[in-house]
Amino acid sequence: MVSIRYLGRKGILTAFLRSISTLPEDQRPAAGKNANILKTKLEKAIAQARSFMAANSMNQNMGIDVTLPGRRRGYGSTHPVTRVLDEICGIFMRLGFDIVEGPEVETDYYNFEALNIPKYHPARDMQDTFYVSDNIVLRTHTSPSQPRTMEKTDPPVRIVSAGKVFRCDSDLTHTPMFHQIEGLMVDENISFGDLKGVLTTFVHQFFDEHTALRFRPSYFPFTEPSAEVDIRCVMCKGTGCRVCSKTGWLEVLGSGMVHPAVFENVGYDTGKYTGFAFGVGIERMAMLKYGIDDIRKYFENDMRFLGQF
Ligand code: 2U9
Repeated sequence: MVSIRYLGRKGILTAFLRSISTLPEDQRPAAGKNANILKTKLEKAIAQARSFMAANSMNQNMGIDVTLPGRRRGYGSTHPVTRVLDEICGIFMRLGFDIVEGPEVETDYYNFEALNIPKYHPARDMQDTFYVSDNIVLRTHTSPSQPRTMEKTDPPVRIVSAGKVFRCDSDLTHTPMFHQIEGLMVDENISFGDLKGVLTTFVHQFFDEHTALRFRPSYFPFTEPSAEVDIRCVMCKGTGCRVCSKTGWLEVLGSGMVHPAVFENVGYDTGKYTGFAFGVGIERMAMLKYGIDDIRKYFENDMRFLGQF
């Protein structure tokens, strides 16, 4: 408060007035006079400000009390999807992967053909894919950025592509737009052992180092052999609960060795190079990490939900 700061017992002006007696005798009268003029002016200004505030306060029915302290603006927080996306990208960057991005509106060629997804594959069905025109789709996965990168870069390649993907689907666990990260490592002598090592490191860093994993045979058109990666249920630790449908395991990743047809499409020598690839859904990873039970909560913009992250 101004009055205390300058005129209070320990105020700046009070201290000066007290110190006048220590000045050389010939300076004391002028110093005393000027300090007293300043004191009178200050007292008058403070009195005026007080009466102005009182006159404009709630008491005078002005509708606003200018003497009240201001209201703080709420702080924003990072959306849980962005948080998990950044965290996963960080883990792969520290493992030596570069991040690549590509268009969300994609050609049929890069979204399907280049990835060995044949003409009449069910994923191409209008029920599953948003078509912009005959040859243009909203990308159904983040993988198209990878043949785009491979066409321009010779191995070794270590990339992850992250971002929004779109599928005609909507229920408790699916939204028409969601986020993915898909990774690719290509070099001479890359084996399924490298795939297991990298994905085990990723799971241990993202959940915790004691999380058990299992690699289960699966099928994707762009990888052969293919495997899905399950982790011990983070909720019940394997005893069986609602989240893991009493199996004790949760599916978290798709993966596999890159199909030779994909390498042929980008002009890589299949006799020289091998590689592995993987994909992970961000909303699902965030649900498991934070115990979120309904995917739609991410997109309702309810501050009570978002403010917790
Ligand atoms: C190239 C070759 C192969 C990427 C891969 C998956 C398996 C996968 C899903 C995980 C959860 C998508 O969000 S999800 O539903 N992804 O299962 N993705 S292998 O394979 C590639 C990528 C690029 C050139």
